[in-house]
Amino acid sequence: MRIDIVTIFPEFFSVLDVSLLGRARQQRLLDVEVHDLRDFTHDRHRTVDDTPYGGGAGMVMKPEPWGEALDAILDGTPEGTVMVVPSPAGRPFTQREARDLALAPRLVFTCGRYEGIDQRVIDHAATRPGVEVREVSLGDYVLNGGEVAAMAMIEAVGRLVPGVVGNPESLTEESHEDGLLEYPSYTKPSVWREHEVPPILLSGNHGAIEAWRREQQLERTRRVRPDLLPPATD
Ligand code: 6GU
Repeated sequence: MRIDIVTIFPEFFSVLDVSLLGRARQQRLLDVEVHDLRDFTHDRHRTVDDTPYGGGAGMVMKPEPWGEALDAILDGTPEGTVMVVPSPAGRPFTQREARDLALAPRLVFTCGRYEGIDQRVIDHAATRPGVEVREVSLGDYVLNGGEVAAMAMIEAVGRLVPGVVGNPESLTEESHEDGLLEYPSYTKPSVWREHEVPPILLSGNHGAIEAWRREQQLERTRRVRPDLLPPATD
């Protein structure tokens, strides 16, 4: 999979060199390119923002540098390219969205700062052949810019690309993959600081262990995320 990132803070993305995704990049499973938006400005101060039409607080990212950057990145892009616009005003990012994005041949993340990007940049990108635009939010809170959000989405999507995670079974036995939270996990020693591992896990009874884990998933989900469960039909 090819991933392009446009940002005024390319150095944020140096963490993509480490851990699982770093190895995936070395193996060419993920081809990640980070672009500095200021490289597409032409004035001495490399200006990327201006005051909002209609007034109001903060600054808006100017359309011209974005237009030039996206021309360079998106001209001739493969059909099925998704431009992901991280924004607190977007649709919620979920595991379902991550699974769907993992099927795209190419993702382009546009990281806005300040009060966001001139909306015409997003509207124009949606008219480009082969490109689908999705404005996506990590959750109901505000970050200073799209960079950290893009990073979270790239990690969630990247690990679903075949070969990135060594054991594919570890992808399915996780929170959210079956709509429930994950069951609790334990390893040796069986007693630690007077806390015992639940005895059923030492029983060797695989059917009973599976049933216990399912019950733990349901109990945890009811307790901390009842919104994930279907409405009770009594
Ligand atoms: Cl995707 N971007 C920004 N700037 N803030 C956010 C967010 C995204 N998701 C939650 N807060």
